[in-house]
This record gives sequence, structure tokens and C-alpha cells, in this order.
Amino acid sequence: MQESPVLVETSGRVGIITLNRPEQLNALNDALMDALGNALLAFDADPAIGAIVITGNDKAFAAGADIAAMADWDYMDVYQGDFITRNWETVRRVRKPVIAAVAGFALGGGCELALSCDIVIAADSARFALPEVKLAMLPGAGGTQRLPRAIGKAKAMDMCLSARTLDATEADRYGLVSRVVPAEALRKEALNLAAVIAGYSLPALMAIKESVNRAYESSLAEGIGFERRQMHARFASADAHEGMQAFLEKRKPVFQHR
Ligand code: DAK
Repeated sequence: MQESPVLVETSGRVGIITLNRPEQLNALNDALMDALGNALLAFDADPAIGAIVITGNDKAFAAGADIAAMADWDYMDVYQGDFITRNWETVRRVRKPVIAAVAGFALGGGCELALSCDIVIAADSARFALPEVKLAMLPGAGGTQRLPRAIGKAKAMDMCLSARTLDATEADRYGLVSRVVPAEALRKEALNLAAVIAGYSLPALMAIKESVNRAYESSLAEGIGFERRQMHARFASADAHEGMQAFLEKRKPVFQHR
């Protein structure tokens, strides 16, 4: 029987998805992207889960779209099959926080997948690049759009046009990743961070995520207006009252995720 292209497990309120095509450096094919999307949506719908970690193995988070799968496609295959849009963007539909824990190669679509997550924790072994230009392709899963927003136009152009690889330190300096940790500590650090986040009130996390994402999609004035309404809405939440009351009573809050 063929092994599943993703492994799914939980640790407390954290859902963990491990990309599982190690022989192909987790190259992203349809079966993997379908399985990843299904796992993400299942965790998003599960009230027992508060945060999600996507990770790979020591050598690769993901070395990009599966070149062997794409090599024979023609325009009609990708247009009518709705390549990328059909099953690569599911992560953007997830309302809970998603952390990418990246060791080794995060290339092409792998780098774009990490960029689509909310927080990127990089092992010191992580390597980021958009090498599609070497194949006479272009980063087609949001790379040319999300990368300039993440690291600025000059550095994004450099990466996209030259296929230059960033090590973890450079990626951290450029703001492509949230933090860098020793490779051997990656999983523990990512799970600890996810557990901290998952311990907070879920509707507050969802409102924060939606508000931060709005910063990318709107003018500053619109974004501030959206944030203000989200903040007002917090006063309708039992957890917000519990959080403030617990502070005043010098005790730990007990959130109902309501
Ligand atoms: N696809 C398929 N197989 C891959 C792969 C990939 N992206 N990357 C590695 N593999 C496979 C290798 O073929 C090899 O398989 P076997 O020969 O053992 O059968 C195995 O994984 C181990 O790889 P290597 O032997 O090459 O390992 P090395 O350590 O020597 O080198 C490497 C590691 C990561 C430097 C090298 O494998 C490499 O350069 N891989 C390709 C990286 C790459 O170019 N990635 C970008 C892929 S393009 C679009 C939307 C999106 C995209 C494109 C279009 N449209 C909407 C049109 C996205 C494109 C991409 O992501």
C-alpha cells in the first residue's frame, strides 16, 4: 500500500501535518496538495484544535512543485485543471493560526507554501529560494506577490530573477521568517509556540489573524477601521470578559473559546 503523502497527528490542541514524500524531497504533487488541504480543513473544523503546524523532514520542507508531474502538461491541462488555484490555496482558507516549521530546502512552491502560512519558524539548516526561472517558469503560487510584500521589491526581484538561495540567517534578516532555531530544536520550538498560541481564546486568535491579513488587502484607513470593529466585537466574547476578570483576580483565565 502506498504511504500517505502527509502524516497527521495531534499534540494537545495542536494539529501537526508532516509532508511525507522524503524520497522526492517533499516535491508537491496533486496527491500531496489534496491531502494537505483535507488535513488543514479537518483541523480547522475541529473545535479541539487551536493551532496547526506544517512541517517536513530534516532535508526538505518541500523542494517545490513536482517537476516530474508537470513536465508533460500543456496549457489546457493547467488551465482547465485550475492548477494551483484548485488545491494549493486551501491554506489561505484556514482561519486558525498556521505555523510552517521549515528545515532544509524550501524551494519554489515549498517557499511559497511557507509564505502562505502565518508564522515561519526556520531551522538554521533552512534554505529558501524561488528557482522557477531556471526552468523558464515563474513562481506561480503567489511568490511574485507575497514575497515583495514580505521582504520588499528589491530583494524579491533579486530572488525571483536570479534564483538566489537565502540561508536561514538572511531569511530572518529580510523578514521572510519569524525566527530561527537550531535544527535539532525545530520541532520542539514549533510545537511549544503552537501550544502557547492554541492556549489563547480561539475567536480572539481568528480575529487577530483576519485583521493582520487585512493589512495586506486594504488601505491603512480601511485596515484600521476593520481592526477597530474586530476590537469592539471582542466585547461580545465571553473569553474577553474572562481574560480581563482573571487578570483582576490574579488567576489564570479559563477560556471557553466562545
Ligand atoms: N520535483 C520533483 N522531484 C524532485 C524535486 C522537484 N521539485 N526536487 C527534488 N526532486 C527529486 C529528485 O529528482 C531526486 O529524485 P531521484 O533522482 O532520486 O528519483 C530526489 O528528489 C532527490 O533530489 P536530488 O538528488 O536532486 O538531491 P540533491 O540533494 O542533490 O539536490 C535540490 C537537492 C533541492 C537542490 C535539487 O533536488 C533541486 O534543485 N530540485 C529542484 C528544485 C526546484 O527547481 N524547485 C522549484 C520547482 S518549480 C505554476 C505554479 C507554480 C509553480 C510553477 C508553475 N503555474 C501556475 C504555471 C511552481 C514551480 C516550482 O515549484
